[in-house]
Amino acid sequence: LRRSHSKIGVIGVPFDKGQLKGGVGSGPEAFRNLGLIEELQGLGCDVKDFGDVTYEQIEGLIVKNMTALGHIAACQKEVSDSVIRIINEGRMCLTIGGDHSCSIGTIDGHVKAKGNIALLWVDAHADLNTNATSPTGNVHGMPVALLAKELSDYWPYLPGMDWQQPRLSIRNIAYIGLRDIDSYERLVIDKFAITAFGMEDIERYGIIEVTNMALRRIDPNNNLPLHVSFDIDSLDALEAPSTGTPVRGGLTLREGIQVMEESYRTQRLSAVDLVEVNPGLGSPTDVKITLEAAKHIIRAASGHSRRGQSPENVLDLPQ
Ligand code: 4U7
Ligand code: MN
Ligand code: MN
Ligand code: MN
Repeated sequence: LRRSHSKIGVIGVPFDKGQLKGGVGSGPEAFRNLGLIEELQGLGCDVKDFGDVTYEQIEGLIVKNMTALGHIAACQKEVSDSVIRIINEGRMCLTIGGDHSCSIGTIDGHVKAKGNIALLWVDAHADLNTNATSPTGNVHGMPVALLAKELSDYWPYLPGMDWQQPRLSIRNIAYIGLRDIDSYERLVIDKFAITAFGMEDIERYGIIEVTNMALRRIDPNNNLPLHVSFDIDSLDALEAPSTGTPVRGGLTLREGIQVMEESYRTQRLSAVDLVEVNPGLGSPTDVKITLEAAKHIIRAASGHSRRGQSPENVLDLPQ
């Protein structure tokens, strides 16, 4: 089977206001400096770089226990609009964060462009807090709660966020990699029976089986566009140390790659977010390990196979 040469649109979201640590906003720059775009082109992908998203902060948006809403609301609206443009060009949308609040925009745009979608949230955390349950007030811990229709009654009116409506049903969302869940997040997962595969499930069934169980649950008819939101902290902190909320006991890089390979195999992988890489944290070696790990995840999402690929339109080796 020959690799279908992916058409990809890339956007960078140099956004760090969903949490309190500086540095995560330079993720897009770090990946570009690493030659990510050229590398994907080298794999045979048709890559178009849509540049980095810019925005102008909205002043005076105050909501209790929700930090920097004026930044979130303005930036994620721009992200959403960019994603719509890329998807409508017939490209898979690859978004490089930035912190995980970027996925508020990417998923909003994806749903607006395609209608119903299936969402795989690969993360150590559930990112399922509302401003009433969050222990921190950091919005990178809230995106799934903002996106889920079933949770809309648990939010106050959010000024500046009128463009964003909860558009996803919980039955189309699954988690992989969970191991650091706040008590109210656990309550919500149980109350709404959200498909959630933690590390203990990966130990029991293996990552390929877990990924396919998750995909079957969120898209039983195999016909929905697939969105994979990949938080680099889903990987073990040894595999991806340069991230703001590292948690030990996580996925190996190989397991992360397998999640993406299985996702790509559906032939419906339509958007991927790679978020929470913070090149400002840890030693230069830590940063390099983390960026390289993320690059392998992105390559798998772009259709790269670890089996390798023989040259195109060539039947024999040169004499
Ligand atoms: B990430 C946390 F309290 N749950 O809400 C919160 F532990 O995008 C962490 O997954 C959220 O990295 C982590 O602030 C958000 C905390
Ligand atoms: Mn996250
Ligand atoms: Mn996380
Ligand atoms: Mn994090």
